[in-house]
Amino acid sequence: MLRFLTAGESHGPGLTAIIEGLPAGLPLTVDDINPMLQRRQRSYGRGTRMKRIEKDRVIITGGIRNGITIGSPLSLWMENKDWQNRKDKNPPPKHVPRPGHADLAGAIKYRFDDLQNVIERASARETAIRTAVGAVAKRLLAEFNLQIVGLVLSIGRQTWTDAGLSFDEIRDGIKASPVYCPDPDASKSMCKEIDDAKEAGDTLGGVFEVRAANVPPGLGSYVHWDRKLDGLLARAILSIPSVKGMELGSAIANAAMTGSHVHDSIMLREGKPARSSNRAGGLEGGVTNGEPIVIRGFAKPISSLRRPLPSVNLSTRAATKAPYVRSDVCVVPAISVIAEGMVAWVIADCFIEKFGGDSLAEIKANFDQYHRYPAD
Ligand code: EPS
Repeated sequence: MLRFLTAGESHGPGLTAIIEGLPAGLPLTVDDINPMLQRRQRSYGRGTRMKRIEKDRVIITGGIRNGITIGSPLSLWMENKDWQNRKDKNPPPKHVPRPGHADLAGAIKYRFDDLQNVIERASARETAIRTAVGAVAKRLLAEFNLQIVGLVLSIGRQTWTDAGLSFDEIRDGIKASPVYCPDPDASKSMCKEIDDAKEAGDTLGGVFEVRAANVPPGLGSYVHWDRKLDGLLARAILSIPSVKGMELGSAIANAAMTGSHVHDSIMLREGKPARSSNRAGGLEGGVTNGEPIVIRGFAKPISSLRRPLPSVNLSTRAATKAPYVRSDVCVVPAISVIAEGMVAWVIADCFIEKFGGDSLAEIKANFDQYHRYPAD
């Protein structure tokens, strides 16, 4: 079993993660992690903190010797550069909750007078260190040629529909796009949509996708509700701030079609069972079926608005407007990277459950042995 914890506040000194359950023998350096952190940061539509202040990099403070994991917990540390800029480390208390944020519900729950106590941990800054955890999971899965990529399908009203690009074409396409959409024309329209929303003092949501290729059949299980991989993926995706919906394969379109048009026929490909289509998104009964996993997620527009919505001062009880704090305009591209990491994490956890061993060599032996089974 793999598990991780994160700690740290958005405007504190930094963020920490501890990952437990990694096998010994996995080569791992910060270069396996930092490029993914930069992808999360540099997308079009982010605000001043991301553009000018933060330069996310991790250091590995435990769990490694000579660039190889040793089976002990892996600990990661990332500095918040913003902390150095803050002259006033104890700003005055905040009393006006922002609609769409955790501010009000969090203050009621934890009995806070100062909403900043909620803002600090509810902030999406926490996803920076989660992305680092996801990068470690990706590194483990890469040993088994399991590849995962996140991409953007829509921002606001600007939508791109895939006409059948390969996994590699998608990966190359997003590298050239400021919004991580593989199509250059659609990317331009999405950037313009972000510019227009920014100009209007507004924010945007959108749709992202995560694809996982070379996934072995048999991850997850149908035998008990809490082992179904589709449920585990849904929890991980919906745990990302701003993400309010998700679908597996073409679930939303499937709901309006007849069964004979939805289910993926079984045929033989190079002597092994395969599918002629993948509307199920790679999972049946909560178990991977050997087809790529395809997940879509739906993100709401950022809640911090330059033209704020009505709120109430919890101290004076007076009606007022929500405070505007510096904000991003659109984080859908960043979410596509975070989601890539979360999907990698969940798959890595199921992978370890299925093929687990204390060392990478032991896991590889289990994996190779499984593939000798004639049915797959
Ligand atoms: C965020 C608000 C902004 C974003 C932040 C998430 O931070 P601040 O209020 O400090 O300007 O920049 O995102 C990150 C710091 C990050 O690393 O993604 C929020 O309210 O959630």
